[in-house]
Amino acid sequence: NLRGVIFDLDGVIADTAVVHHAAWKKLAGEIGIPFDDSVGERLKGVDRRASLDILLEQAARTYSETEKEALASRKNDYYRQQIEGFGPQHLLPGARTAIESVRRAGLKTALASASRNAPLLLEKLGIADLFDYVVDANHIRHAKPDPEIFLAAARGLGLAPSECLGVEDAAAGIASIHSAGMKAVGIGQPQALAGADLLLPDVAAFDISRLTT
Ligand code: G16
Ligand code: MG
Repeated sequence: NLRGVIFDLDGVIADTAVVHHAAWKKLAGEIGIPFDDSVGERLKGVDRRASLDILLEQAARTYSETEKEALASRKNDYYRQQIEGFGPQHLLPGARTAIESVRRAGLKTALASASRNAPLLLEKLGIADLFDYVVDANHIRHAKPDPEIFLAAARGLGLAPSECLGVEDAAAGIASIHSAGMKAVGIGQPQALAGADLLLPDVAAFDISRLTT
């Protein structure tokens, strides 16, 4: 029995997947690392440090821990510069309606974003009050595809994983949802999200009434 819906943020609710992508691409260019869309796809939903490690797979030399920290924070600066100017207009079409319809149906809502910038983004988008629980990414030790973040969201809602549904735009996220023992709704392209239980082109197509009956 479905009692809660756990949303990813970047690429599901907010139009930030492209902003993360652009920030990584800029950094890669600066340090002479090749960056194509297939690398970009692998970074989706993956936390900052794990994303950097994926990027550095292509590096010609090794980087020290100190250098890696500096690179990760440089990427975050690029990202933050863009997010500064964000507002409700950067919600993906239908996102607010999708979350509100879940609440109206009497279900709980949570956010499971790997982003440490999620609280800032929720404020800027004007949707912080639509979530019963927001996972603090600072307390998550294992990045998606590990189930930890979706399990933490279910626990925060006071629900069993089997009572929750996860909504994701990234392959790593779908894997995380499934390992947590939940059904997964994939938002985006079939190529990237083949494992999803239900695939939708965008969050505007999310219809809670069709999932609860
Ligand atoms: C998001 C993005 C990832 C990003 C990660 C960490 O996760 O999809 O590309 O690397 O957060 O973000 P930050 O550097 O802001 O902490 P999600 O889970 O919302 O898709
Ligand atoms: Mg995402």
